Amino acid sequence: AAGAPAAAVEPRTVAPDRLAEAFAEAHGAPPAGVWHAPGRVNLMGEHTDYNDGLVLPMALPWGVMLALTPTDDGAVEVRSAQRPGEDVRFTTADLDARSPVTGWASYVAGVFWAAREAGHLPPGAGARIVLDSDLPIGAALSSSAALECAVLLALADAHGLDLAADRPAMAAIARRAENAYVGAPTGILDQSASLRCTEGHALFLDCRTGLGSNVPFGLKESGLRLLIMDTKVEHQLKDSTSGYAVRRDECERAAAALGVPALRDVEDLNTALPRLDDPVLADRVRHVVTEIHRVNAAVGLMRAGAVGDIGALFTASHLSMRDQFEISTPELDLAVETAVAAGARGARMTGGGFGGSAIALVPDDRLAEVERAVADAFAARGWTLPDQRVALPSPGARRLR
Ligand code: GAF
Repeated sequence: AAGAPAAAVEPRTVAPDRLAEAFAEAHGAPPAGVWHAPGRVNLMGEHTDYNDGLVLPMALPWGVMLALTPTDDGAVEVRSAQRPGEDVRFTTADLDARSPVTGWASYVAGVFWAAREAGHLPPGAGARIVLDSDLPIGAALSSSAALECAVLLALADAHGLDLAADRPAMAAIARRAENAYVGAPTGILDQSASLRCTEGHALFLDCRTGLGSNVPFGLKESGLRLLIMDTKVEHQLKDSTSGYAVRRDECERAAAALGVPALRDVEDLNTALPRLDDPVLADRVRHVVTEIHRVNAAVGLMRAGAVGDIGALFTASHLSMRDQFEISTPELDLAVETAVAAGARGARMTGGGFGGSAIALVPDDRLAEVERAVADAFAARGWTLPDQRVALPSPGARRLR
């Protein structure tokens, strides 16, 4: 397999004007506007959000783009470039938590439902929507949250809802759509990242208080690149028996056994761990508590301009997810190990785990070598080559036209 081509992929970018044209072709008039909500990678703080902990995501340049025109007849029509011939229609009055809207469109219907439940959607508020995405699905890059957040922001803007000025409140509604409507028991990380990140920064978010601050992530100035390696092993969070849901349950049981409201509140591992009879729960606690410390450490280094030094934290985090939290896969481990061996300052899986993507912090002059080494390592095992992309910290959800 030596000499297998580096798999760097130029992602297809969606042009706002082209999407507006597609809308006009479908509906006979241009849309009221075009909006974009990005996917994310989390730099540190995995499975800490639902433990009331800290996270550190950045927005990706890729996401969901959406053209929308508001209507007042309560009807919603959705067309997706990814689902040709699968247009979906529903009426907001018919939505309840067991609505017949399923599959990809349930993320859209869930947002209408959650916005209405929260008292923000006036009766009759509907929409015509045409959307497109350049985010891979199932790559742990938050394609679901990007869809939810694009729909909610466009809806709030186009209908002039007060909500449009309150990003944390929007994140909560988008999360509720995913938890209560779609049925995926996720935390607040992904929706916050899509709605609250800013260009050139990571979002340092306290998931207990909802307070966030934007931390400069000066990759270019530091001569570094962030490489995203999508292993193409699809992860999914959806059902209540998924590994993700099992981890949530383990964390809740550990917090209960330790008598704390959430694992965020464990202050001293040396006294806490011996109080747990179950060694598996002890491992889970060790990951969550040390991971929260790694978020603080990464933020300190980024604020001090020592961006390259977060690489060591990346790798420590990956080992914790592999060995203590047990959410990695052989493909993620191979991507991480190979990237580090080929010169990355550090690497880790990102997102929920059980598949999806890993990230590596790579000096400019090692990028080609790291990409090639990763492609070669996968080729040598006969595994599907990862999709490798480089990304800068990008703007959060916004109106484009
Ligand atoms: C997924 C979930 F959606 C997030 O809430 C978070 O728990 C993450 O996995 C792990 O950090 O993306």
